[in-house]
Amino acid sequence: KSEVEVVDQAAVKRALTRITYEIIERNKGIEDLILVGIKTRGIYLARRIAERMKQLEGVDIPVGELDISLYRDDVHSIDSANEPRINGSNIPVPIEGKQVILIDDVLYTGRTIRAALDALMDLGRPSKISVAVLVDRGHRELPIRADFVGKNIPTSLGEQIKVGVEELDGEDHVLIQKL
Ligand code: 3GP
Ligand code: 5GP
Ligand code: MG
Repeated sequence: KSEVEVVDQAAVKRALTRITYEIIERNKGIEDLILVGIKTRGIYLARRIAERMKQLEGVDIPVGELDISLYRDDVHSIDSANEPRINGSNIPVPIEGKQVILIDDVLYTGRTIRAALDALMDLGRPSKISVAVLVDRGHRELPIRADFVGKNIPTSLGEQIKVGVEELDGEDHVLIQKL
């Protein structure tokens, strides 16, 4: 089983900074933004982007959390019996009329983002929902795309992307693992 680092710590930080600038540029006014991180690593990425916003614009952007997990504990066969489900959410402010940015570490089939959209719609009517991911590995199964992408990494189905974040893994990095 081989592992190759494709994005190092400095490059992860640069990508997050670039995404932050792109979000500021593309959203008219950042005052009505809410960042929503998806389960584990997406939440840390959302917090990082909020920190950068604070440094760059001096604005405190609320950060919410969605917990979406596969129904069965089998990450490799996503099928109809194995759809991502909402396990919980913690969104600190009303999303009504707000611009929501969903943030995740890896975009793959798109089913997690679809479930996240469902969960958000249940909470209110945002004026706009966008998606930001650190890695887009391809293989979409739904008409879902990311608005902000750290790095496009075309993968084969036999490969897996491993994302590390400093807070949990001691270091920021993206590895490709051949199974
Ligand atoms: P995350 O919670 O930080 O995103 O799903 C649990 C963990 O397993 C995830 O961490 C994710 O990084 C990792 N993972 C690796 N491959 C897959 C996959 O194909 N599907 C899912 N759902 N998670 C995967
Ligand atoms: P999707 O629902 O788009 O298939 O997958 C997105 C979710 O599954 C993300 O939250 C991501 O963490 C996880 N995921 C899917 N494929 C991978 C992968 O190759 N590597 C990692 N780290 N996570 C993945
Ligand atoms: Mg994830």
